[in-house]
Amino acid sequence: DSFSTRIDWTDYYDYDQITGWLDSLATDYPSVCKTEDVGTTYEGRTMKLITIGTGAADNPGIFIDGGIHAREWISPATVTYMINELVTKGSGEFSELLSKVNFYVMPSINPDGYQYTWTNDRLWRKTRSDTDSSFGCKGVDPNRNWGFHWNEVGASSSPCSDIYAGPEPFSEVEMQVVRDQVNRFAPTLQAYLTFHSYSQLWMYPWGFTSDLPDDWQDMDNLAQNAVTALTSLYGTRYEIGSSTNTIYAAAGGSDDWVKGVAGVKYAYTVELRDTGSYGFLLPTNQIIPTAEETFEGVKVVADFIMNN
Ligand code: ING
Ligand code: ZN
Repeated sequence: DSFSTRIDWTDYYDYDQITGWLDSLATDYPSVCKTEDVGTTYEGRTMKLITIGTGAADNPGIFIDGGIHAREWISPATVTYMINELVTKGSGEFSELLSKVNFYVMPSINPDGYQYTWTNDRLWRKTRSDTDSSFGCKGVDPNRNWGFHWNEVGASSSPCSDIYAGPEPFSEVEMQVVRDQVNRFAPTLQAYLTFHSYSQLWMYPWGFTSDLPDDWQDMDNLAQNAVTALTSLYGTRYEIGSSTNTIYAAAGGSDDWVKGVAGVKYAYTVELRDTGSYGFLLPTNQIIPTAEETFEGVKVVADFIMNN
């Protein structure tokens, strides 16, 4: 491997380092995974998906994304850690899992925004599209841009707002790309996990209403088991519930669309460490423990899907 493609989770890595590493992983482990270029961002960056699995294409699937919000750096770091665990142990510890479950993973779904946090503004949240000719404010909140009860609550129609829903549902090309990949695998998808920070919450829909989905008890039970495993590693405490009832009401989130439109039963938004001491600026010495404990929770979801 060249220097640029080696990552070890003792630090954060920029977009090119993440995608370079992803491609080199696929080159090194062709029997358990493959990467695909699935789209191009507003500023022209290539978006990548890694498929991890050794069984049939119609095996049950789990879709995972990270980095929807640019400043939440622990999210792509955690998702890449989990990719690395699954792939490098794919012929050992996880051989049965990968023969029965397919993982579709996009570790950094807002690349323009993410790169902007490296070069210009560490606390940028949105995409970098130019939708506003009058004020010159850039970017749409990609987690207010999904087309289910779009812009009904907890979102803004002002282009200068950090929670700007966009001029229309799926105005952002990056969210069109993720939507299309979810649709591509939707017939097999049993679970969807999208990673944010911070607050230590394991949430399920709905974000657009305080009403709960009919099957909320199923989502809650699995979340309880996942969080029990997560907490058992280092004692990190998580709250569980619908997003409206745990954090705030917000429409246009990816998990609401994935459950409400794509029909994926177990749709979760996970807010990683911490609870505010460092917030978005989580120190690098917490990357590995955060990723490890989160993977404990994700394995519970994966084992449930495998045995279901
Ligand atoms: N939090 C999420 C946000 O997009 C959320 C919380 C997710 C609310 C899904 C509603 C639905 O605001 C962060 N940290 O971005
Ligand atoms: Zn977020």
